Amino acid sequence: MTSKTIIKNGTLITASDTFQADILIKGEKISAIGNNFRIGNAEVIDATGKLIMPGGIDPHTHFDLPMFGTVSSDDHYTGHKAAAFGGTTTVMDFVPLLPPLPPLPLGCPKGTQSEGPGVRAEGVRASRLRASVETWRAKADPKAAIDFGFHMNITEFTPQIAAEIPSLVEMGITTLKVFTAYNGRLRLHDGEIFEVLRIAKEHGLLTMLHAENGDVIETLVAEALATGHTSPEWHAHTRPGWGAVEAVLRGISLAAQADAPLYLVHMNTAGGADMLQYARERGLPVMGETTPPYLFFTVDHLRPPDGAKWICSPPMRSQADNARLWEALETGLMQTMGTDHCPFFYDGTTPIRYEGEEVAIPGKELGADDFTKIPNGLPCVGDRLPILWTEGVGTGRLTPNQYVALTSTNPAKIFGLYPRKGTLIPGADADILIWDQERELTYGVQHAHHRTDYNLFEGWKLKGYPEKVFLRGHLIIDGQEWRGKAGMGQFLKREPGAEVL
Ligand code: DUC
Ligand code: ZN
Ligand code: ZN
Repeated sequence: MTSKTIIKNGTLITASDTFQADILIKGEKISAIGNNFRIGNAEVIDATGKLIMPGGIDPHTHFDLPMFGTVSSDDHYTGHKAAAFGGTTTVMDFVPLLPPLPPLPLGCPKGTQSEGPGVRAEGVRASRLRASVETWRAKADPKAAIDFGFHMNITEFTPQIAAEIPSLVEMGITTLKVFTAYNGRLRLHDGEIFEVLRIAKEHGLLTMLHAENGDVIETLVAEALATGHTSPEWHAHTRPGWGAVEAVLRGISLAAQADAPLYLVHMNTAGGADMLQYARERGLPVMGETTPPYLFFTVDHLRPPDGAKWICSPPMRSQADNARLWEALETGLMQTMGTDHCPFFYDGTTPIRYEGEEVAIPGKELGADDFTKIPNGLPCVGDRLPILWTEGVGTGRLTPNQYVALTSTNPAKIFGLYPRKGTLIPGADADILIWDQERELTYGVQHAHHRTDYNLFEGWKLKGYPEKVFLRGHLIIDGQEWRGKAGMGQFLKREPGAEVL
């Protein structure tokens, strides 16, 4: 029998409205929104004094990502669970492009090379994109505890890859990420990015850009190491903000010339926001995302002995950058708030307890003597909603409706999940937060459920926190209790041609 739940007396917040109503959930969907439902056998939850919001959608995570000889410490289970505790019910993860298979050794008979997903016995990947997606699905599907989608990293551009890009649509993937940095590893050259943008446009896909200047970084890193500058702050000094500003404008101009939409990930500079404004004032279909750390932290956080905790790429900038990014959120210049969640242990030699087990995963200590060996990335997926509520809504910088737009509705629209996700309307998935706006706590690693040994917001005073979280009608967070499980998250196949906001 279909389960029925009524959430009564709450105040519903959507991207456009705030109103008092009850929600009827039938099975996995919102069935009706109204008042005084008389339904037999329904469980009734009284949400008097509470806010009801759509589940958060984090458009930018990296679970189980191999890097620098280790791996990001949250996988597709632990990261999903941490996201859920923070009120997020959908995440979008990036699929790394698998390398080509090595050529068969001479005399090696066909069919003897080890086979994996999407691999033909001849020793050639039938499709590198398909093999990459299938590999990532094989990791994620059994562990997923909330719903999830994928973006595809296009980190090499060959005729074969170009020809394969349209096949991503059959796999439910409609977004591609390209990089202007990480020379020799992930970077594409401008002409290649231009071609990706054109293919994406032709097939209704959206291109996402990591904007930094790979050439300048390469030169500055070599100089820093040669002169003995190996401490964490040099990670920031060798990745200057001007390179990000320039690469944002370069990406915008390539997109304009390709007549294609563009989504700028993890925006981190005032100048980048200025370039976004320049583009949007000219009517270009360019959108921007930032993440909480870029709103609060600066290069100064990289200077103390534990500065490695703040190392990610692009790096932390200045207070002027923080302020301009806030302004971009407040004015609606920027469309989404993601996290770029990619955690590593600060001290991966000392275990933490996770679900009753001792866990230690090599982390930031790998670069104790050399900032270039510190795994890049931060924990944040569970912090995003509580931090932005207190610091954005609690301070009056954002209205509750803007908050829902940035953290749920806009990502749903831009990434082709709307109206299944990202709003509270009949027919939508019942991904629902009951938010206790009066709950006060001192936040930190004890509250965040990330599988790592530190939290960037340690000791911050928060007011407003998720009390209950529903994923497709299933109560997965009940106060401090985790009721979700591995495998209950669904892969979200998306259609091309999503909205440009
Ligand atoms: N930046 C990081 O810091 N980590 C993962 C990927 C990225 O772009
Ligand atoms: Zn990036
Ligand atoms: Zn990222």
